[in-house]
Amino acid sequence: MKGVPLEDSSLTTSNIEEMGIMFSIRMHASRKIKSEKSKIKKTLNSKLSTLNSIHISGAEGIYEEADIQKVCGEYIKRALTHSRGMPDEIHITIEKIKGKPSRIPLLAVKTLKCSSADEAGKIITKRLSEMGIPEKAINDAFKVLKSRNVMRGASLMLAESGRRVEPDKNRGIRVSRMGIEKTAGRQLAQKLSKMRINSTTVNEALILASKVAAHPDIIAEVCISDDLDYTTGYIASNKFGYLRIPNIKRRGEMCGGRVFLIKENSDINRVIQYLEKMPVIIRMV
Ligand code: WAQ
Ligand code: MG
Repeated sequence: MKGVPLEDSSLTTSNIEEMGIMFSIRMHASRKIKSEKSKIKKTLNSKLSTLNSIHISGAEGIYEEADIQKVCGEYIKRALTHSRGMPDEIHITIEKIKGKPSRIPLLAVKTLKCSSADEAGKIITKRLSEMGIPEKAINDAFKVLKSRNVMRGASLMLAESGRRVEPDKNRGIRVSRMGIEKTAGRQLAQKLSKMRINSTTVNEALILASKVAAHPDIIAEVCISDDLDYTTGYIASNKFGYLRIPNIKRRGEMCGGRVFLIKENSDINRVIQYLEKMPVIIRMV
């Protein structure tokens, strides 16, 4: 990979054996809110200052050195053109990955038929109980997903007791350091185009869900978007793949979230370390 001119970077990427040093690139754009309340909070405790800014846009992936400039350009454009408005801070982190990222498969994608939030609830309940998750834990998962207090990350929930074990219940667990190999990315875009669902939302959700499902302690994930108008969610697991559920929420409903149901006896810290810190890249099938 080293010494290949930038314009020729694509030539080296189809052969995975030549995958050299990789970089995790992450973007986060936010805007400060100027309410009196937030000013007071800020003077009280500067650590709270993150609570005073609103999230505009975020994105991340794992890339080769030759693509860093291009990817950063795309991320900056995304941050500056988001429908949530103009950010006043854009953070880009470029971090060299030590060693080789783990290569994992992509989950198979399927869109289920579902015409209402009630029906979605039944579909999810059925799938989860078939996997041995008791009713109480399922209800606890729905409580998180339907709450108006939207978390930045996901809830980590023990699948038998329904106990929430994420250390910070407001923030949740943030899945990070995942990406897709270039060739696999192109294949995926083609596949999703044929299904008429080739959007960044679907691409990114599928990559995140594939990382989550690849951990042996994670039984299933349920996701509802926090966007008011994005009404398709999903349930995912290594067992049945990524099942898209239309009308999982009503248009305009103020909720959203992710719940990862994990084995009761999981090594919680290791699961968190994997989800937040371990570099994982989706490989070609
Ligand atoms: N790690 C963990 N949880 C996250 C992350 C992350 N990196 N990003 C978001 N969340 C949580 C957080 O609680 C959000 O409120 C919630 O997930 C939803 O996030 O096939 O758009 O970015 O059509 O709104 C899924 C369906 C779309 C895609 C998911 O999620 C499809 C979506 P959003
Ligand atoms: Mg959202």
